[in-house]
Amino acid sequence: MSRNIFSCIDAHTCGNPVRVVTKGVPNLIGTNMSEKRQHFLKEYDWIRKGLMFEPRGHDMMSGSILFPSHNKENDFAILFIETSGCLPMCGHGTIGTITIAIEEGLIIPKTPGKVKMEAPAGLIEVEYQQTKGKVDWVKLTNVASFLAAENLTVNCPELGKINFDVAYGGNYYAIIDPQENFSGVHNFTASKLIQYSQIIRTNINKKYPNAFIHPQNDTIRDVSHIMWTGNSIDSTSSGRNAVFYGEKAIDRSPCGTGTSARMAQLYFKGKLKIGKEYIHESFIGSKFIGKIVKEIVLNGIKCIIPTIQGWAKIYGFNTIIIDDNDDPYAHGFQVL
Ligand code: PYC
Repeated sequence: MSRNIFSCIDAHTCGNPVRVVTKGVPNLIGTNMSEKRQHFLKEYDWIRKGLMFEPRGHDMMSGSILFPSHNKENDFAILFIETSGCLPMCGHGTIGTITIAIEEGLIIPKTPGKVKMEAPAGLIEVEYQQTKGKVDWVKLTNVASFLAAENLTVNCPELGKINFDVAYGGNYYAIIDPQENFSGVHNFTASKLIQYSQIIRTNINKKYPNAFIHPQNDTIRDVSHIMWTGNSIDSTSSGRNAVFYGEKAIDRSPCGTGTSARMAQLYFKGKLKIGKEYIHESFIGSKFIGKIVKEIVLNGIKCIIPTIQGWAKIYGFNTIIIDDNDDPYAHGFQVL
């Protein structure tokens, strides 16, 4: 390897970054995006690290690479790249990628206003509205989401014993609702939540080994994200959350896979009904509109099919160099 040049388009979805790589991407081996994700992680992870970590990215950086679809009925396939790895599915990443891809003509959907996207976690059907070239909103129908476990416990330094549920919405989430030792996300700073999350994610996966493995894809496993919930800023919202991911990130968007997991948790606890809007606020107050479309059964597990709607804005066109011969930080770094 030596001097590698990548063209990227940078955007944010409700505040959280999305960097779509449009040139410089490798050919991947595999018959679907889950297999290609494994190939990328084995051979090309330096691209993710170089483009996501400092000094070219930052703790929250997240992005995607587009590939031709494997099934000719679909419009394209996607690989998500992030500081935490290559997520099986990313909601804010989908909303940002579709906005970039439509506005910049990277994909021409077979049916205008609708996109069929192959993600590592499964097929995602997307709708969008475009006015005078700009995408106003994107709505994705996410993968089947379910409540995986209820009323588990973990010890958290400073806070003490914490109760949580685990739900899947494209990634596995430990969801921590307000309780005796946690008064709600509205009473905590992002840096405190990061500090707690780093420890409790490790403790959860140690205490519950092999407990969370996707029934159809065993490469999707373990609690990767922690969702803290609490009072919303806007009283018309349904709820607010702070999602921790990677090593030091709190999602600036309301988190698409997190909102799907949250709706699955609420639905199976009898607190949310099919068809009712769930307006989810991020830590910074930006909003996604979630909805449960229907209940289905997948491998004997009761699931919901959720939709997530949000918006994204392009803010830059970026040519990024990763030069192994010249730059000691070519492959990026993270300050923990
Ligand atoms: O929107 O699904 C999401 C997501 C995952 C991690 C950060 N955002």
